[in-house]
Formats: sequence, structure tokens, C-alpha cells
Amino acid sequence: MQKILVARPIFPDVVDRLRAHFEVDWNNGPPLGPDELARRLADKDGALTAGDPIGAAVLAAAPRLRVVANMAVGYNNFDIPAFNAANVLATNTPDVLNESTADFGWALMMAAARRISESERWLRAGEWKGWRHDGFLGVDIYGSTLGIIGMGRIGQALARRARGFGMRVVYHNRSRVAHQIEAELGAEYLSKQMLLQQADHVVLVLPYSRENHHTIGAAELALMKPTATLTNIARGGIVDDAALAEALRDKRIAAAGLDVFEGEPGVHPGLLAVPNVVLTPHIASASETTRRAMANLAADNLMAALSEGPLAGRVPNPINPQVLERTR
Ligand code: 8YV
Repeated sequence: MQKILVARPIFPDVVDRLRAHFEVDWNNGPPLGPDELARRLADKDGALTAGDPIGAAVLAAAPRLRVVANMAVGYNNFDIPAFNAANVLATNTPDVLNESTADFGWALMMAAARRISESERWLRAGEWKGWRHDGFLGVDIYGSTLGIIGMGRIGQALARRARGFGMRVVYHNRSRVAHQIEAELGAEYLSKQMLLQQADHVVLVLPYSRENHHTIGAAELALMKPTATLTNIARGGIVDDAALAEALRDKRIAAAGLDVFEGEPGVHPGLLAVPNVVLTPHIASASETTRRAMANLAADNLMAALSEGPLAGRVPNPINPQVLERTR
């Protein structure tokens, strides 16, 4: 029987699905460090991960490994050139999380704009003594301009929701999306600089890469309107968190909503110290339905990649499909 590692706690019934096909080593505890990961992968044919860093050193310690299935759409935790060099297939879980993640992007953006966390903290602290005309004044969503940086599947799902809010939608992306999609979404392409200058609410939903490191830093924050909000549901490292904390402290922008952080689960102390930021622990895809769909899709990818039978060659979401043509 082939052996696999499930590197994280996931839904037990998904582990049971895998146990029907494989001998499963399940880490149902805290994330494994690189040494322990390498040790546990030494005799494995496949692995299911969720954000665990896998690079050349771990792959070198796992001579039998043929596939690593990430329970995430983002795969910046994988060193793909190292996977290619080692002939190991990488897979991810796109699409099943688009709508939940877009819902959450809106929730964060609206919570930041309308000061929901800040006012709730104040209420819970017993500070509410009566209605005030100027209590927790925020910025409007309806009729404002939404600026989306990263117009992939989740970016498009965000844009579709803007219609009901009567918003102008502008976007920036590595490359312009097809005219037909722009027309359907009513979305207008702008340079990053123009988007930052014009948007009332900027939402980041682009994949992390070296080129996207600090896409938003001090210079970009300085371009934004003082009434604008910034929401990051993409990846830590896309925003310079120290620069953002300063901009929020000095009210150079109105507010921010952050689900991802540089060095998470650590959070920059400057962000913890300012009231005008809504902070959530990387949960944009975390609805029961979606997280189950992601876990099952990661398992489907793993089973298909390791199958000798009819599933072989029908891996749903290969990231580096060229590896499927080779053998290890
Ligand atoms: C994952 C995410 O839950 O899919 C992604 O890229 O950021 C989340 O949906 C998280 O990355 C755990 O792997």
C-alpha cells in the first residue's frame, strides 16, 4: 500500500477517505517544522499540506514522493522549480473557495469602512452612554469606487458583488482581462497608481510572488485618499505591515481590514496598537462548506496523482503538469 502524510489536522472523514486507499500518517497536531516534515516524508509517496513550506531540502529527503496536494489556492509555500527538478507534482484547490473568499473580502471591507470591530469593542467596554450624531462616523460603500488589485477568479467574484452597491469598479492586474469579462463586470482597467488615487476601497486579491512583495508600501499608501480603506485577503508580504500600521496611526488612510499578515500567525505590534484596523486570523475561505470542499479537492488531487487505475492522468488541479509526463 502507498504511504501518505496528512501534514495538518483536517476533517476526519476526509482522512477516512484517504485511509481507504493509503497507509496514512496523520499529523493531527501543531504544524510540523521542516526537519520533522522531512523525517515524516522520507518513506511517503504523497502528502497533503496546508501552507507548509516545501522546498528543495524537504524534497531531497523524500525520494519516493510523487505528489504534494496543498489545501489552498495559493501555493507560495511551494518552491515550484524545486518540485520540477525533483519531478514531484504539486496541486492546489482553486475555484471551490471563490465565493466564500469574496464574501469575506466584502465583510472585512465593510467592517473597516463602518468601524464595526472598533465600535463593538467600545460597546463591550461599557463606554456606550447614549446616541451621538458623530458616533463612529465611517465611510460609505454604496456609490463609491471599488479598486481591486488582482483580477483573477476571486477578484471577479468580488467585482460581481459591487453591482448591488452601485459602485464604480476599477481594477489592476498583471495583464488586462478579456474585454468580455470587463464588460460583464463593468470593470475598468487602471494603472496601479491611478487605482490607488481613485479608489475609495482597495481590495488586494493577488497571488504572492517575489515581484508582488510589498505591492503596497509607504509610497503606495501615500497615493491613497485619506478617506480610503485597504483590505488584504491575499497573502502576508503583499502589504508592508509596518508602513500600513504607521499610515493607520497617522490617519493617512481611514481604515484597513486584514486577514493575512507578514510572518503570521504573528501580527505586527503596530497593527495591534491602532483602532482603525479589523484583524482576522486568515479565515477568508473558512465556511464549513468551503473548507470541506477544499479538503476533499486536495484529497481528490492526491488520489488521482497516485492512482494506477482509471483516475491516473486525471488530476483535477496540477500546478506543474509537465511532471505528469515524467516518472520519478
Ligand atoms: C487556506 C488560502 O485556507 O487558499 C488559500 O490560498 O489562503 C486559504 O484559503 C490557507 O492558505 C491554508 O492553506
